[in-house]
Parts: sequence; C-alpha cells; structure tokens
Amino acid sequence: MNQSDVLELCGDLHDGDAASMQLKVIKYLEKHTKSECCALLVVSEDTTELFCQVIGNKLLEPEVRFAIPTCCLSAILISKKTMKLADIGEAGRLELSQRLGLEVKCAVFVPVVNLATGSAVGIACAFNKKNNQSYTPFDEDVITQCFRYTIPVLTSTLALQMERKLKQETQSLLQIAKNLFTHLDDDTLLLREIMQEARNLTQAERCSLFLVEKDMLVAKVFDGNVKEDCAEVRFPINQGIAGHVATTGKTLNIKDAYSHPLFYAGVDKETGFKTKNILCFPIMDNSTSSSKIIGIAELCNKIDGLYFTKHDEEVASAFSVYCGISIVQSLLYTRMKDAQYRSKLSNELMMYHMKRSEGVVTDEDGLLYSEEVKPILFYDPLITNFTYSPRGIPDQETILVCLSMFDDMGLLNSYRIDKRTLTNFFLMVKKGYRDPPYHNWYHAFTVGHFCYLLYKNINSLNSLREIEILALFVACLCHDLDHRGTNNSFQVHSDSVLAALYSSEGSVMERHHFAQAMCILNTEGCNIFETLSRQDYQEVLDLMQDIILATDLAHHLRIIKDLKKIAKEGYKKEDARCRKLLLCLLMTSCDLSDQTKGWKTTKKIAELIYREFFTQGDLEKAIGIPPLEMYDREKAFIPELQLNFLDHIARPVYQILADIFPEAQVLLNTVDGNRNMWIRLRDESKQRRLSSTNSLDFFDMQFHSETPALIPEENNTDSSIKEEQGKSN
Ligand code: 9GA
Ligand code: ZN
Repeated sequence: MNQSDVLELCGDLHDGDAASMQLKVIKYLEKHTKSECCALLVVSEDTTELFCQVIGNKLLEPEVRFAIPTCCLSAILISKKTMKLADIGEAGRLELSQRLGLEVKCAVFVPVVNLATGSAVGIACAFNKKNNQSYTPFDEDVITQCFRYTIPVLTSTLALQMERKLKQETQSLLQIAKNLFTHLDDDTLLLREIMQEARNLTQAERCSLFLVEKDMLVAKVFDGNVKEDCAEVRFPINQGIAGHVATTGKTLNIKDAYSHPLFYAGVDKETGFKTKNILCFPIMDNSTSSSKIIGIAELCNKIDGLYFTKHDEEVASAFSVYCGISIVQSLLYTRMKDAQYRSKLSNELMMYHMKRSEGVVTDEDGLLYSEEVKPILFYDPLITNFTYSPRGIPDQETILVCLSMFDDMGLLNSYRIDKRTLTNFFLMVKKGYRDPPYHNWYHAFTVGHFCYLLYKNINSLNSLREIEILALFVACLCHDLDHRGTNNSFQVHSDSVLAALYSSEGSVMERHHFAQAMCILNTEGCNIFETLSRQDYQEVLDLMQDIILATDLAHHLRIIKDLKKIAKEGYKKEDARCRKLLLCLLMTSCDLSDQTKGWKTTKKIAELIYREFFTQGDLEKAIGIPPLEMYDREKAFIPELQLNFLDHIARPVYQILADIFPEAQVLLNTVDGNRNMWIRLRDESKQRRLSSTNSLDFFDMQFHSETPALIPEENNTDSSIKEEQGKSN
C-alpha cells in the first residue's frame, strides 16, 4: 500500500460536503481494493441506525437506512472485527443486495473506529472483488489505513451537515408556525395545514388528527387523499393507539404496527391502506399553567425509510407546540366570533321588537309622520319658561314635543334631517328606556326639554356651534338609555354583563347608554345624522360620547375645579377645551334640572329617586353587600340626604351656571327655595321622630317598599304633578 496515495486523498477532501467527500473515499477504496463497488455505512447520531449516502459512484437520495438491532452487520459494531460475506449468511446477503441495489457475490466489512473514543462509527464495505478473487488481509489493511486518516474529517463534516439540517428544520418549523398562525380564522383549513406540515416534516405517507372532545377523540378533517368527503369519525378516548397517547400524553413510535398490541387492523381492511409504522404524538394546550391534551396526531408510514426515527419524534414534539398554540387560538377565535354574532343577533332582535311592538308605530301614530311639525307653543304657552315642568305633558305627546323643540332650535332645517327618520329615532329612543321609578323616558324627556329651555333662555348660548347644540340635545334624550335603576357600583359588585363589558374603562352605565344610542343610530331608518358630512358625522358622535360620559358624577367631580375656574375667569368661546367643559356643565344642569322646578316637582322626584335607590339597596342586601345609607330604606334620612346632595352636587352646578350666564340666576334661586323646604322638613321630622312617628310621614316609604306615599299633597296648581302621580299609583 502506498502511503502517499492516502495522503493525496486526504488533501483532496476539502469539499465541505459529506456526500462528495464520501464519493472520493469510496472511489479510492474501489481502486485500491479492486472492487466492483464500495460503500460506507455510518452510525446515526442516536446510534439506532446505519445509513448509507453513497454506494459506488451513486449518491443515494434519500439515504438507505438500516435499523441496527435487526441489521445483519450489527455484530461488527459490537465486536469491532472485520467480517466476510459468509459471516452474515444468505439472509444477510439478500438483505444487502436488495437494499443497496446490487448483486453481492463477495464482500468484506471493516469496522470504522473513532480512534479518539474507541467506538465504532461506521462500517466500510467492499463488494465483488474483480476477477472473481477473494478479499485478502491486504485489502482489509488498505481500508483500515484509509479511514485512519480520513475519518476525522469525514465525521466532522457529517456532524456539520447534521447541524445544518437541524438549522434548516428549525427555520422551516418557524415558517410552519407562521403558516399555522395565518389560518387561525378557519379551523378546518388550520387542521388541514397542520396535517400536511406534519407529513412533510417527518416524511409520512398519511396523517390523521383527532381533537379531544369530552371523553371522545374526534376527527373532522381528513388527510388529502384518504376518506375525501367523510363525516366525522369519533371513538372513545381510551381506544387504540391514539387513545393510548391521549390518556398517557406520551409519544408512541411504533416500528411495526401489526405486531403492536394496541393496533387495530380493521381500518386498513376497510380502506385498503397498509399501515406499517406509526408515530403518534399528543398536542397540548399549554396556555394555562396546567397543560392539557387537546388533540392527537397520528403519522403513518415513513416514506422511503424504515420507520420514524428518534429525530422525527423530536421534530414532532417541537411541531406539536405550535399546533397546540394555534389550535387553542383558533378555538378561542371561533368562540369569540360566535359570541360576537350572538350579541349582534340579540341587538338586532331587540331593535326589531322595539320597532314592531304595539303602540309604537301603529296606525294611530300615522299622524306622527303625516302632520307638519307644530309650533312648540301649541302644546303649552308656558313651555319655554324655566319654571315649566314638562312632566305634565301626556306620554303620547312627548314625541311631537321633541319634534317641535328640535325644529324650534333650527336643527331640522340646518341639517336637512328627514322628518320621518327623526320621528323614528325619537320613537326608538323612547322605547329604549325601561320603566324604573326615576330613570325612565320621562326623565330623558325632561332633560331634553331643559336643554331646549337653556337654548331659549340663555342668549349667549348662540356662541355654541350648531353641531354642539345638536349633539347636546340628542345626548340629553339618549343619556340614560336602557337604565336598569341601579348605579355603576352595583353593576360592578353584582358582576353584571355591563360591568364585564365596561368596568375596566369606568363609567359603566354611561358607556352603555352611549352604546345604546349608537345602536339606535345604526338601525335602518333611524340614523338622523346620515345627511351630515363625514366630518360632521364623526364630530357629532364624539361630542355625544363626551357629553353622555359627563353625566357620571365621578366625571363631574373630576372637572369641577376647571368649571369653577371658567366661572371665575369667564368663558372663552374660542377655546375648544373651554367649550367642551361648558357642554359638560350644560349636560349636568339638564340632568339635575328637576331640582330647579317647584317644590312639588322636587319632592315628587325625591320619592321616585329613593324608590329606585331603595330597590337597589334591597338587591344589594340580597347578594350580601351592605348598601350605602342613601340606598338603605332602613337607614336613610331623606331630608338630610337631599340637603347633602343639594349642597355638594346640585347647587354648585347651578351656581357655576349662574356665574357664567346671568340668566341662570333664577334657577339657582329656585334650588335655594327648595333647599329651605328640605331644611324645614328635616327639622320637623326630627321633632316628629322624637315624639314617635305618624304613619303618614315620608319615612313610611322607607319601611314599605310598595307604598309610594310620601308627603301629604298640597293643593296642586302645577298640572305636571298630576301625570306623575297617575304613574306612580
Ligand atoms: N349621591 C347623591 C342623589 C338626584 N336627588 C341624592 C339625582 C342623579 C345624578 C348626575 C350618587 C348620588 N345622590 N346621588 N342624587 C339625587 C336627585 N338626589 C338625591 C342623594 O338626580 N341624582 C345625576 C349626577 O352627576 C352630575 F354630574 F350631574 F352632578 C349626579 C347625580 C343620580 C340619580 C344619577 O344620582
Ligand atoms: Zn340622567
């Protein structure tokens, strides 16, 4: 043997590519052992297989692989001794001939040992020595010597190649993750994608995917070529190979399906598919701290190979993480969409019934649409006075009065709003109120009317832009839509749906009132703003939102300092922020305007308010929350509470209003008049309370929720009160 030949070979191994290096080594061996062909079988990284990438001058793609435990050559790896063809027997000869694609007539197998570790890293094979000669110890020596010098560079190149392959796989996994995450909106497509990617990754012929549903495994989507349009398949979670994986959570890599006790051959018989080996792995939901099995993937028949490798198991386990995430997300997405549709549907249904239900848009109401809008004074010559309480206007007339007020403010004309649409809108808003004692349509109507009073009685309000007037008036009518007679704190503490929707932003009810207003505007035939330009449309909605949110006392308390500053320094109509604050103040003065009417109205309103408050208090007691004093019919002392409310909330509002607009001074005077009445009542009640109570005093209602009697009625000249009494009795 020529040492310089080996050296020359070594010098030539600079390719950096394992296959072409092997080609050179094998060519060298063939030449120096005078063989028809040579091959190198390399032990896989996990030491379970021998693989062959090159045979003779042929590159094998894919590589040919032998399972070490069953391979006829495995004895060589253990003994590290050379063997001849005779040593592996006829069966071995046939196996090699078949798998390597040549007729083996004579052979020598030499172990390739890593001298550093002493372990066998491969087997060099020389086949069919030319001229029908046999292999000699000299040939064996040629082979051993050759590898002695080439094996370091060969193994490191193979390792490098492995590394590169891993890197590529990681990258393709990431690409797959990206693909999976783009199908989160369609679970059928997602499952198909998962199955296809799983097959590609592991080189499997077939993939089945089962989702865990209660105690069943369910397959709804099937692999491309099998069972095209089949209904779903389901079986108990403890059945078969998939069932085993679903219950243990451990991957099963089955090399020979038919010899596995859990394998059920029935499906093969039915489909004509021949299952050889199976890689079955769980798909977990790791979204919560306790991970849960949500699905099973079953891969069948490794293509062009023996069975699934340890490496395939690893790839599958990485892949299954992405599957888990995407399936969980997709299911969440579907559920979310579902909830969205449900809520949309219930809104539509609600709107439908609001429009259709009797008494709203009936024939008698035809006049609502046909007649001209009447001048506002037609309804009452005093209707434009601050002292007028609109609570006396009959229920059926309120819509017509709204139309007249709207028209009288010039809004119908300015915005070319369709009268029919406006009527629909008002009707819908009216219908949008429930019937608690206080927060009903009459409250909204009086608040809207007070807005109209401000417009009529305060000259300098024409410094507001018309769109601001429009937004304020519409917001007044909408500002308590769908009120349930309970406050924000109650929503939160009773875990209401509204709290779930809005509690993170605060102003729970107010956000709901605005959302309801939007809902009405989005109902066909009710969008009074449809004729507005895009810009005006956006602005009027923004204004409405700000104004409605300003009816939350918490908001008012946040801005009261700024309002007081405006009162002191004067209102600058050019300043946008100043105008916004003013709109908030105007809204709150509308909301509390019952306090600016005569004593009878004020008193009546107190009764309605406390009936509503005490009902909430009863509900709070029922769910184990101690109510605040003013909600507790057993603790509240009404005159004292009213004085507190007037002194700290209502009076300052009208004080600021009067500071800015002198015309509003009369309002403050009335509030003060009512305040004096509450002082009298407080002092009288205190005396009466000491001298044991009379059944007709207003504490009655605190103890008997169903008896609304409050204070003995005075002789009534204000027509407005009669209506309200009719309602409450
Ligand atoms: N604390 C005291 C009282 C009202 N009398 C009391 C009234 C509304 C309101 C906007 C929470 C609380 N309250 N309410 N409220 C009233 C009449 N009365 C007596 C003891 O109309 N209250 C509406 C509001 O904020 C703002 F910014 F306008 F001032 C504050 C209160 C109601 C019913 C929503 O509280
Ligand atoms: Zn209100």
